[in-house]
Amino acid sequence: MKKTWWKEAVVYQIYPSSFMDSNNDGVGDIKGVIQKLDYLKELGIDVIWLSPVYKSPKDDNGYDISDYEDIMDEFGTMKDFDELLNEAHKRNIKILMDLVVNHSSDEHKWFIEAKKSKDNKYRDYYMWADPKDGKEPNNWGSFFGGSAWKYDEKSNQYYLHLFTKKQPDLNWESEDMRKDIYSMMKFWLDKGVDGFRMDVCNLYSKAKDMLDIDENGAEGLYMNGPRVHEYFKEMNKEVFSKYNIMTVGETPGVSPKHARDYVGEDRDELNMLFHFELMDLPNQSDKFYKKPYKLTDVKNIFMKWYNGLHNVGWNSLFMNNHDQPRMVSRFGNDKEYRVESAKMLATLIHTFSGTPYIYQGEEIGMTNVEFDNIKDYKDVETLNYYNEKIVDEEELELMKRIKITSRDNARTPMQWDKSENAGFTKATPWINVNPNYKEINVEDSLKGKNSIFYYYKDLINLRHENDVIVYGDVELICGEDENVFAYKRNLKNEEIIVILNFYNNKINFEIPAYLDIKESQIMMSNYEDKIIKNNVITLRPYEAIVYKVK
Ligand code: ISL
Ligand code: CA
Repeated sequence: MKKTWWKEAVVYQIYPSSFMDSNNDGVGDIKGVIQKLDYLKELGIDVIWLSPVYKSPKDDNGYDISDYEDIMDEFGTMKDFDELLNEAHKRNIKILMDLVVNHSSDEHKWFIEAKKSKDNKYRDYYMWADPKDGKEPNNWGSFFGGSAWKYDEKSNQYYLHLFTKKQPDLNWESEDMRKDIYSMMKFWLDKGVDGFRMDVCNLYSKAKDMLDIDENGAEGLYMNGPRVHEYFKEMNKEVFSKYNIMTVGETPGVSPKHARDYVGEDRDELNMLFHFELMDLPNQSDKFYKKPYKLTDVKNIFMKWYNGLHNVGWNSLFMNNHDQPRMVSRFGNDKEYRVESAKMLATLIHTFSGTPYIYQGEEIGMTNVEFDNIKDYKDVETLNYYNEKIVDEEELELMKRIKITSRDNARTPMQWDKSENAGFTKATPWINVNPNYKEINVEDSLKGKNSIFYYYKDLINLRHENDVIVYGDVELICGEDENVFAYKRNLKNEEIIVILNFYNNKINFEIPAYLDIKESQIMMSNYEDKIIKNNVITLRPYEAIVYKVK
């Protein structure tokens, strides 16, 4: 594999509303991010992915943009942004912008114009369709519930919104629209930003005939639609190829086969993408039902994507983000083994093949929040779901699912210290702080040598210092084992072995005879000592070991 900086990098995602509030109005802001750059430098990350900071009425927390070339008042000014970029670069930290151009806000000037009349210059920037038998043009649903079409009385047409009705879908068929998007991208790149995380970018292209969705789903209709690769090739030629940047596509509903087309190194499209197979485990139509999964399912997903892109393109590695429950709550144990399991999961993400992404607070083991009252939730998806289901469901049962799955689990304020509101703000925060902030916070993490924070720091270091972790091959060890995830990484004459106990029981793991780890050096572990007899390691709850063999 060709060497590049973004393969060697560790990315840290910041959700600005919830990171740090510098002016005590209850909402995080850009100055708050600047205040914490030294903290991030200490952690050792290379790149910040900044969730949207553009002008937005915040119907979907900034993923509904009303001006792509300006900063949301709550977050600060363009001057603050320039300072952030400058201060980050001074510390050798790169900045990725979140590019949300499947849709804009309905308050964007393009949409305001487009709504004026059918022959307005901007009409064609959005997706309009005539009613069918007096109803919606087709059966497409919004990701956040209900129809994806909103009726516009003035023109007797509907417009498409795959997300909220305040997020009208842009029409990528329009060349003028695409040109405007590319020039906006250059606006940011010319400032010096280092790349883009591209929101739902496999939804840009919609099939012309807009047929109803049937049992085959949205594939080819709006997921991985007919012209999507043409758009990326054009974007690459017009924009990406002119800068030394990284691009990561957010792509729900892709297989490795699709991925090879999006990120194949000879394709000139994107550098890497996020798939959601792990997040959606075990695949189910209603995401709020989180059922148990098997460890072999997890391994299969990791290996399928490793094999699928091996020597073709590059993977990204993550177990949570701002749309997902907290990693330690979902895949680990957020009670008695919080620290052990958070470290174990981190070991997987940071020693596998691909670029690791850390979501803010993950590095101190922040957990799901479990608000009891629906009034404490702010996320539009959660609220829509509640309103839809409460009509004929028991509240207690419904709230159980929301507590496990709501996107707000990831959006409670960053827990900086033990002071009121976890040191995030001196005002009332826009969303409540997780009540466990007195036990889980950065201040304590920085004090304790054995903290999750320092474990992350060591993992990041390890990756920076060992090419085998970045570029090595992966080979599964005891692939069928339902308790232990173990694998070998190999590069020329370097070799490491990673052994992870995924559960909270003691397990005797027999090391296959062909592996000689007795003489090997332990590079990382979340337990101080080791219990090994002959060829058997006794793994304690969530024990993680990284051996250097050669
Ligand atoms: O969170 C989800 C719903 O369960 C995902 O399906 C999510 O909607 C999807 O991954 C797209 O997410 C991105 O685009 C959305 C925005 O709400 C998310 O925050 C963003 O990450 C619309 O812009
Ligand atoms: Ca603020």
